[in-house]
Amino acid sequence: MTRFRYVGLILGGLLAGATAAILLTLVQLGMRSWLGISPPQEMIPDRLAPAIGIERFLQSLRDFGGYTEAKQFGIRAGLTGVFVAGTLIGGLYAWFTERGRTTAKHWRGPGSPRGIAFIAIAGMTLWIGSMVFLAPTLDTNFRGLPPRQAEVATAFGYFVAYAIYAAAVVAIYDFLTRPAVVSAEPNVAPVDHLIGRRTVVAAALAGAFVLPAIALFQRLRDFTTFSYDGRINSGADLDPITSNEAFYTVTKNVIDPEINTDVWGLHVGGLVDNPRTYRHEDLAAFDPVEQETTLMCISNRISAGLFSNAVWTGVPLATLLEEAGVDDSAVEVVLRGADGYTDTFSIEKAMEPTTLVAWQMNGDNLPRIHGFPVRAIVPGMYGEKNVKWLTGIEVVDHDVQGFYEEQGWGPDFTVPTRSDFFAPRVARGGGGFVFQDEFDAGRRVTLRGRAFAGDEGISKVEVTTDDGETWNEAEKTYESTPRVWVFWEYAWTPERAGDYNLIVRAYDGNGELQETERRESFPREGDTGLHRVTATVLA
Ligand SMILES: Nc1nc2c(c(=O)[nH]1)N[C@H]1C(S)=C(S)[C@@H](COP(=O)(O)O)O[C@H]1N2
Ligand SMILES: [Mo]
Repeated sequence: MTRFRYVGLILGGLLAGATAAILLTLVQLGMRSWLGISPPQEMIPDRLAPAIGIERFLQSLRDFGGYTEAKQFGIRAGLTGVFVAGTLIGGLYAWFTERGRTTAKHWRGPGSPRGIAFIAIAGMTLWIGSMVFLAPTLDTNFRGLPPRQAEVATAFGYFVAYAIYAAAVVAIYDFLTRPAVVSAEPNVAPVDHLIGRRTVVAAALAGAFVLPAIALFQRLRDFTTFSYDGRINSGADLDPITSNEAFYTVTKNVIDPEINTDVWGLHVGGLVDNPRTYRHEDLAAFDPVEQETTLMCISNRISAGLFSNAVWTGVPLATLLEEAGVDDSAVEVVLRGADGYTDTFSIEKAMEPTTLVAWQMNGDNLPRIHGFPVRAIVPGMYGEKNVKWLTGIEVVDHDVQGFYEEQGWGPDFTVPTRSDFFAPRVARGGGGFVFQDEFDAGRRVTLRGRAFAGDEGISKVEVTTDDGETWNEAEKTYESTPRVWVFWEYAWTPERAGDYNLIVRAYDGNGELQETERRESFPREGDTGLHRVTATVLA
């Protein structure tokens, strides 16, 4: 075989690989759209995010310019990676199948031993590699299959996708290189048609796969989280109960789950006597409880808006665990979301009657982005623990780390006591905080703000207008249960023009003063410290 022909054959293999890679992407996007099976391009970042450690995770967010940008980069890299790898594997196949080829008799098509061997070896290598590397996240299913079924669906979906890819490499390569005329004489070389009509047909085929892939990709793009991930609830006119539309939002996902309640199930298992999977209709059998609870993200900075309050309807997690019969060796519960997210807390916390499995938010079904159909509500702990799109509750006898804890957050996820001003409007400025508008000397203003102590309640809020020399008790204007933030106000009439340092501090339900030392949430256990705001008073 001439060198020129050999190069032509390898190019044919690369073209077959590229076309098959596009087909693979199309199959993956289709499975993601309709079956909720997450492709490796999406799962790999989830697999790596907890493992890379908090410092590198935060550094990469800075490098990319935000969580959204990092996610977008991940998706681009994943799509490119599949295309490049898929193309190279096609070239590899051409090399593998052409070694030693001389005559038409040796021509090898899809039914040939080498074609079959390639489909088996390449398909199985990709499949087993994915199963091993993605093992911890294989129970992801964006339609809401319970964990064990999700694993089976993912494994099966990957198997089909890789088999289609490998078979397509062989079939397209065969099509490109099959001799048009096979000589009857055994030792005459076949006439190959590497360049020309067949290449055009293969390229057209690639085009035929690209177009629906792009259409699917664009359809998926309408569902991305980029427009709402990190949505904050802030401003001078906060409501004590946050509307579902205004509620802050945090998600690790590029596209959040869209649960199909026909296939969704909540599996309660692990160290229990009677493991059980609850279907959606089973929830109606419970006597629901309503519970107002405030949620705050661990990365919420002082006075920031990853912080909201709602009335949740659901059932105590303890009810489900009692039905299941928890083993004496239980130490923790591991909660799983349909998106592969996990978080954990102690069995004691799980058994508290206020730890809920909730399906309503302010009287409506949970909105999709807040965890439809069911999420956890864990008073007193950071938002992280409030797993959305719940599909699994597993009782275990040892310490397990959740998604963010594995990354290095925590280990204590208890919400510390915090307080802030939100009205009149507060802005960042002068290296700290300022009231956006100036005040007038001799004119009374009403300062307003929040205080929150997880599930401990707030006993007292104090404000100083003279940089801490005297503290004055503020009046609570909204106080619900210990699990809910308190709104307060304090009327202040500045006497003279000048700059004033205003500070607020809160005492929890046990009368304990909040941590006044500044502690940054980055890293680990969330911000603490006092909210100091400079007020400029005009004459
Ligand atoms: N399944 C799942 N649950 C999750 C998350 C997630 O990415 N996936 N994010 C957590 C984080 S970091 C926070 S702060 C809260 C936010 O809940 P919200 O978006 O309803 O306000 O959800 C938590 N539950
Ligand atoms: Mo969070």
